[in-house]
Amino acid sequence: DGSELTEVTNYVRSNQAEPSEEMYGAAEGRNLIVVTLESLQTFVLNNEMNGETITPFMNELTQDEDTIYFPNFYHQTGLGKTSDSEFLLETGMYPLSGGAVFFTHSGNTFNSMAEKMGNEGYTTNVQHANTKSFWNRDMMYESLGIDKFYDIQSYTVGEGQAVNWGMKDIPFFEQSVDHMTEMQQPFYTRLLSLTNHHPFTLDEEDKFIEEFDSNSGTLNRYFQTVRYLDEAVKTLFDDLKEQGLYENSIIVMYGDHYGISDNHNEAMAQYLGKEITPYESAQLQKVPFFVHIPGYEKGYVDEEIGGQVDMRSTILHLMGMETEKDIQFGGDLFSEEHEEFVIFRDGRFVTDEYVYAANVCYDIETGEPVEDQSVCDPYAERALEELQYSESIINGDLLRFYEEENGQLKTLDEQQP
Ligand code: GP9
Ligand code: MN
Repeated sequence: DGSELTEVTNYVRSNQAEPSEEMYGAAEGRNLIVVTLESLQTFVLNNEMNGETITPFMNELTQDEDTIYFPNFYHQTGLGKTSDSEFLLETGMYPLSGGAVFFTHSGNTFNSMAEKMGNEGYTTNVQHANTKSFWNRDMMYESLGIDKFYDIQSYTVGEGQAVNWGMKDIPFFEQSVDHMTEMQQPFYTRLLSLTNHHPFTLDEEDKFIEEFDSNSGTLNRYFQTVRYLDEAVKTLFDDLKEQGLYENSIIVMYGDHYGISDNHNEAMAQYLGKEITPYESAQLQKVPFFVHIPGYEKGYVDEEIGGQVDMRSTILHLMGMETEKDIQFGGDLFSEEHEEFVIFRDGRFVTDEYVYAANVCYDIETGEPVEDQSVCDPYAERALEELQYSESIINGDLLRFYEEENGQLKTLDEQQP
């Protein structure tokens, strides 16, 4: 019934952050293009591998006058990998601990970002060159209120245009931008890239840098596929400009989850030149987050600590859409009230002072365990509480009892099916 929802609603309301006056509506009326950067971790940005730059285009973006770049942003996905990141983005809720919510709860009622934008006159879609049923997307996208899914059938994969899991990112982006020229504006489109996916294989002609030289072939190849993804993002920006879609759009990009698991810690230690402690492993869960607003001119590097659960309110506020009546976790990264507290799906967490991993409370500055371990306790409790609230909404399909327009529970009459 609704009583559980009342408790969650109270929790959500008491943790809400007012939008930033400066950024609210900064991209109002524009097309929204969200790019999911497959398996991209932050450690490769503004970094080198054997003297070679790994992400030249994105490095430039981090310094770009139209870009706000977040280097202290973490993924919060679980077993549902890419689909979990999509869930976090669309709902502002945490994915599940046990399995992919895209499979287990695709029939639920959600108040997704797509649905909200649809209500504001946007056409909404996802573009991804894979079979539509992968991660049960075709079913889940219906529940998320996404108008259209450009799956593999919407693409022509020419000779030499496929590798690894499927279509290469460069032709994928190119044809996706072609699709955009046909969309009714304003649109919200999401592009899911794919080439930088395990096992990170490439055709010779797409290897722009050498492999690394560790005992992990996975990590060695990762640098090359990341370099390819970087090139693909550059071509995406060029394609958008060529088609006249750049100026009146906003481009948001995020890494979906790690590409290199703890199984490769020895190789990773060789690359980073330091031991991979549980603290370091948690820091390696950083993924890039970019907000690119053509013509903005006030770009900067934003050190705010945040996570994927913050994307929904951050983006909606940029688009000039309120979220104060929504049931969502996280908060607007641009808000002065945004709380630096990132909860990982597995219970680890990061605050502005501490990193909690493997049941140890670390000092975020030094990476050493703090003397008084109990300082992490209140956060550990809240992390558990917040994850549980999120799970209770999903498991009970509680949003079907919620009236978004007035931010209240439906009356008992309305709750009858
Ligand atoms: C597949 C793509 C990659 O469609 O989303 O899947 P992943 O293994 O990263 O979740
Ligand atoms: Mn993925």
